[in-house]
Amino acid sequence: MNDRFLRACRRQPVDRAPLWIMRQAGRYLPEYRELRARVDFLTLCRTPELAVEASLQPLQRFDLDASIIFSDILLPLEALGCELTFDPAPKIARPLKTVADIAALTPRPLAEVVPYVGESIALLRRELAGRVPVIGFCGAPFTLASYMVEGGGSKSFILIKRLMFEQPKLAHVLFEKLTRTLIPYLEMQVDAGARIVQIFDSWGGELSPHDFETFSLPYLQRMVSALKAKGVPVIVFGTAMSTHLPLLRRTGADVLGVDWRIEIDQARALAGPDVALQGNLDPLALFLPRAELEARVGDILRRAGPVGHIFNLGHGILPPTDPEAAKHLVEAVHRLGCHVTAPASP
Ligand code: 1CP
Repeated sequence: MNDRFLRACRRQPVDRAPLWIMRQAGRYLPEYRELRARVDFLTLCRTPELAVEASLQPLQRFDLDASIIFSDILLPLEALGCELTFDPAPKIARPLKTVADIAALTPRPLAEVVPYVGESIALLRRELAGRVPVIGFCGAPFTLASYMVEGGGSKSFILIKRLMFEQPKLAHVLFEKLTRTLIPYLEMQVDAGARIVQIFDSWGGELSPHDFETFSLPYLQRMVSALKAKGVPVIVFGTAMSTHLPLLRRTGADVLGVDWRIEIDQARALAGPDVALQGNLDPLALFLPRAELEARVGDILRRAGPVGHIFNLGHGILPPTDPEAAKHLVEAVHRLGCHVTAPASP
């Protein structure tokens, strides 16, 4: 088993920096687009054989150090009664508006609503046969609540912030319900064979430090501690969160995701020595000429140092990216991220 990733999560020595690519399965790959031409996104997520096929596509092309299960952060919301569509961006059929809407969210058993996530992970693990570990994941309560209240993606987060500021108790009821659904959802993924879990607080950087500390941090802390008790490393990821790093270290996560808006050595200074860091190449750097891409990869590896670093993009790879550029990235990390000194020639 390639355990480079798990070792880096725990800040143990590794032969080279482990690497995976956020959203590594998806629309930048022609084979994914072919698969999607045959089935819609939700069917793909809900059919274990197809979800596993999508998860494995990037690993058939690139020598990556982890596989992430093909799913979406929004799917467990169906366990709270939300109806979802994807076109390709997600839409929630009846966004939450009132006290009654939030009171009516009654968790249904995950085993009935999202059984396919555990089945997909178990099948993926069998198919990988120990090649690399499987990452399980979910969204953070704040990020998921923003979709539930806004009804889809948002730029300004007006509705969710108004809920938090005008009716904070009600917002906490919502975050509490989400936390109680998400902890067993991640535990189920670990029981099915996930060796690492990542919590995506993709939009946590929209919150001021005070609001992050009030509305996101307490729930992340509970999720991290429940999952660490299951014996798996936990990654907490967000974007535009560099200024929150001193708060993020209080989540207790083993690994913090860092985007490209800060140099990774400065992120290390803010996060402290006891946590591993994941990142932090700008996804648009994959459009640079090859030599410049390599220079940026080398710079990140130097700044991150040999211990407790997982190489990744600072956010998901973008659909127009050329898979050849992803291949160059992987080769560059393999070459430049090597921590084993070659024996001196005689
Ligand atoms: O048509 C299609 O093929 C749908 C495109 C797509 C894909 C490939 C969506 C819709 N989701 C996914 C898969 C997905 N989503 C994965 C597994 C693939 C992998 O990583 O290899 C993961 C981990 C996610 C997680 C996810 N979904 C996040 C967190 C990560 C991030 O990028 O910040 C978020 C915010 C979503 C919501 C979502 N789902 C899909 C889209 C287009 C979006 C973003 C919408 C928005 O901007 O608000």
